[in-house]
Amino acid sequence: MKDFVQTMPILINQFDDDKLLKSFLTIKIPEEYQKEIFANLSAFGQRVIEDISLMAKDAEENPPQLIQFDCWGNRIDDIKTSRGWKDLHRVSAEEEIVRIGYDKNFAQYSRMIQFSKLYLFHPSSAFYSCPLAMTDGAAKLIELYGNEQLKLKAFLHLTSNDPEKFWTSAQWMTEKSGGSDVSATETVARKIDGKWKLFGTKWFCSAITAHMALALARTEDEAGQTIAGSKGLSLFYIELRKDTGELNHFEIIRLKEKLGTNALPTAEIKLNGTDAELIGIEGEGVKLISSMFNITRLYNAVTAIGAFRRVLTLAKDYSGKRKAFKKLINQHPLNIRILAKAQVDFHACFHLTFLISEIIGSEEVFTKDNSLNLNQEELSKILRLLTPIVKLYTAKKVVIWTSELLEVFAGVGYIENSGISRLYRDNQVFSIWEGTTNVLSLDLLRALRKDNSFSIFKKMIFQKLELIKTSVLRAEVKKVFMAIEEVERIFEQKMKADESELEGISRDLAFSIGNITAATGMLEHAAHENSSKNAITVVKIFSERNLCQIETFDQEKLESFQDVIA
Ligand code: UCC
Repeated sequence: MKDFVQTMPILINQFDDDKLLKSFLTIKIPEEYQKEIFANLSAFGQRVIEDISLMAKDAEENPPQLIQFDCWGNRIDDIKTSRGWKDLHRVSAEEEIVRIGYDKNFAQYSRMIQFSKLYLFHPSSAFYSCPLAMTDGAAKLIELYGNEQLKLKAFLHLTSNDPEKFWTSAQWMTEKSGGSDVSATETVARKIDGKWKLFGTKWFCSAITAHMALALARTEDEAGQTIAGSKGLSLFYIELRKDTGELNHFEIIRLKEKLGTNALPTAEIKLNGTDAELIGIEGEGVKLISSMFNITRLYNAVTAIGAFRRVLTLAKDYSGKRKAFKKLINQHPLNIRILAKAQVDFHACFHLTFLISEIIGSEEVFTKDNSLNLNQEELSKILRLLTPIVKLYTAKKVVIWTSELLEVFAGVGYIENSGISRLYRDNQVFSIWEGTTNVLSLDLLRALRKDNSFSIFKKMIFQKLELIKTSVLRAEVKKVFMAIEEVERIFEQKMKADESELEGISRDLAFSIGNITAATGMLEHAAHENSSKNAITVVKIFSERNLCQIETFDQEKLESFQDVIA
């Protein structure tokens, strides 16, 4: 008797197979660009399941190694990376994944096209998307605040499509002392012979093979005094190697042994007088570097939805092949229910993320007749408001759904070489990398307080909803209108309450604004004649839940919670 063998899930062209992305782009992108963009994405959608996924496989199977000494005993701190990892660098340049966001060949749609490409690339990239995130963030920062020299050198390298010239950037921010609390940074910048040199330890340095880094350090005055807190922090540009090829006065202490993302070299480093160049004004480091991590947070969202789609695609494909209890598992009501709920949440995450691609694109290439009908200041404020939300929302959903969808594969999903367990370990990083869910919830409060951006957000949502005339969606549109009013009412009430009450609801507030934004994007899409076939059903199912999900939280609740964990 022939042994039973399970049929494994397979992937086909990742763009051609993506009905949602295709219909979204057909609706949003002007016809004049469509032919070129669709051809490019279709070819790329094939590459990510062919040569690019082989590069990733090689990178995963041959993780980076730190070689600290040569055979003569010299300290060299070399990082040995695989052929696949190096090829992923080359492909990233050639495919212009960072460059598309800057050459603006597709005007205000450039970010949307870039995000589409990144979304296709990420799940086949062994997390090369992480160095690219920081590269894009550094390019943005230098574009905004760099001097002419940096613009003529680093910026051109970061946005190059020539693999020999393409640079990646690292972000040296996190330290042992503070973690998320960057204000506790201990690294100091000392002026020696008129030049800045950095001394200290950086605790999480991903992309340690990058060409450059942007780092925070506390500047010392001539008397060796520093200013405490984030007001004492400044931003520095660093090239990792000297012209001789040696490291720029720093040591690699060790590579981190992480839960996942193991093809990506993440290091702890010790700065021993690293040559650095000040960017901007002393004391404005946190403010400046936020323009970098606001981009990396968007990359986090785009790569999270790319990963979400990969897990879902595999689970759906497998469900159509695997039989149990005499029928395919995609015919079992419970499994249908799980897959459909995952699909609906995926659509929500997709629309939330791609709406922000429209906002950032319109803000960066501003025209008065932009599709959002907002002025540039309004666009900036909404971008600031939605960035932490889109990051935390998509991250949490992909973490939860990866765990749930692993069950579709049952025991095989728990086996290392199924590839599913790797996705499980890797995807957990999304809610940690570039700020945890709590840190981002507090960042939302920072944005809401500073910019009074809720009213502008409300204006954007109302403008969009008022254009939806499809009668079959009337009830869902009304539900979004009501949810936004409810969120506003609770937010205003908590603004007057004790700070701890506002902090306590900030996560719920973020998810509620995320739900409202996602529902609006889904409704806008479903109402369009070119929408994907099931878009109306999807948004109807999504709207069955409470869009405003703010639980009651006050002093009494806080005390009872404290009691519970005591
Ligand atoms: O460490 C990392 C790796 C984790 C492990 C990953 C595994 C391996 C990698 C795998 C990769 C795939 S990633 C980095 C994680 N860390 C962060 O993301 C930082 C988290 N912390 C924060 O976001 C904080 O909230 C801070 C640093 C922004 C807050 O610092 P402060 O000192 O409290 O900041 P302030 O005083 O509130 O803000 C200082 C200024 C203000 O401007 P002014 O002075 O004009 O009022 C703020 O408005 O900065 C401004 N600001 C911002 N502006 C602060 N945040 C922002 C923002 N997001 N956008 C614009």
